[in-house]
Amino acid sequence: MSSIILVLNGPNLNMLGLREPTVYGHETLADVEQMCQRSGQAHGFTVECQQTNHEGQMIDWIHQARGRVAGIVINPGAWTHTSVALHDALAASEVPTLEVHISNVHKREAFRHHSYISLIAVGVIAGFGTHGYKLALDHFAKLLK
Ligand code: CA2
Repeated sequence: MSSIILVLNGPNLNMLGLREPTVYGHETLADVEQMCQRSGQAHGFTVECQQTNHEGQMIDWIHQARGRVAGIVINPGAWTHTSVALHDALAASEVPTLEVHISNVHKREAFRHHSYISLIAVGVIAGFGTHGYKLALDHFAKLLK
């Protein structure tokens, strides 16, 4: 099996660190992606990072991951709560997927409590800030050994 882990970020996450620091912290998306690359190097696998504000683009990347990558770490942003299409793409990819949320979605508005992605995810990490991405990669490091 390949030793590539795909780290995917959905809509508005390109704004990380630039707005709403009380909810999402001060780190930028570039900081998060650099931290993920370093974590991959430490664990001996390749990390590929992508962010998009376009749902079709995200679905294309997920389709292309099938049979190519060993795992997906995804923060689907607001698509978490709305997108059956993203759920179906991840299910069809058959790639083990970890769902990450920077904030604790369960102590926020009710519309953030439901996730279409959790139905297919191996696990969910929420409320650990951007450290959640590292926790997800550490988990894949253990799974891939
Ligand atoms: O807590 C998370 O990581 C979320 O996935 C973030 C989404 C939100 O819709 C989910 O309910 C929970 C929002 C991402 C928007 O990120 C921003 C970051 C900085 C400034 C503005 C938006």
